[in-house]
Amino acid sequence: MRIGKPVHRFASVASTNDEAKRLAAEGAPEGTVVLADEQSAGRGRRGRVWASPKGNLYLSAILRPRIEPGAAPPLAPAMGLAVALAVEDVAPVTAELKWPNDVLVGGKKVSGVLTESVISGSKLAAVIVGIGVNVGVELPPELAEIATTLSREAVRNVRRAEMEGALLQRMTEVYARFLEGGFAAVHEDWESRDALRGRKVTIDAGGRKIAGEGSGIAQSGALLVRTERGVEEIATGEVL
Ligand code: BT5
Repeated sequence: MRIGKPVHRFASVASTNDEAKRLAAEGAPEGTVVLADEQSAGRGRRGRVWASPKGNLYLSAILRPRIEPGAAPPLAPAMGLAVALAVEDVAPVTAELKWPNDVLVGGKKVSGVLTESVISGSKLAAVIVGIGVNVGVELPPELAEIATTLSREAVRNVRRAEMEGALLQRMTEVYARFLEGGFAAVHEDWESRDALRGRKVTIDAGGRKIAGEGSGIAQSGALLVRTERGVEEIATGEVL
């Protein structure tokens, strides 16, 4: 199976994740990818906005893993690893991963992953993996403190087509490993890029606040946080 077969390209869409969902509902095969030059309503998680100026990379892939709906969440950090590997393929930089879904270069965000499950009855019909990468087009000034672009960090012009090719290849490879062995199969590569290890963190885990120190990531893909009570395992949540 290859992610990127077929590819649907658009000049402008509201959100590539919505286009991919529409295609998935029409029965599009696993591996189908939607790409757009810009998004008018690019989304992050929990209704947040993804700044999507024309010229950066906006990609959504349709996956149809034969797994339980409850086993889908670790696909997000796994795909984050695929982005980090692709970034390092095309630019002379080190990419770090901030659980669950951010890819950082030089401490700033170059990419985010938004996975959305499509459930039919009690079955997982598809997982839409949406990825935005700031290749080279500058972002709104209000993001300057927290976000960066690949071209800026690499101090050279990184071409979008290059990043696209590397990303589809790495996604295909990481997805195959995930299907074989779950998150555990990519755990070591992920952990070696963990941006939160040894850092003070506060996590919002469904309304429960947990403060401590980043202590790696579990074989399941959950975040490990060392607190006064010992190491807590956080399956889903937000780093505050
Ligand atoms: C994410 O959300 O990081 C997931 C972003 C996924 C975007 C892709 S683009 C293709 C596909 N189609 C979509 O509609 N979405 C996906 P989250 O962790 O919630 O982070 C959002 C936060 O990141 C915002 O609140 C800003 O603080 C920051 N942000 C917004 N735009 C950014 C950008 N272009 N680069 C870096 N940070 C950004």
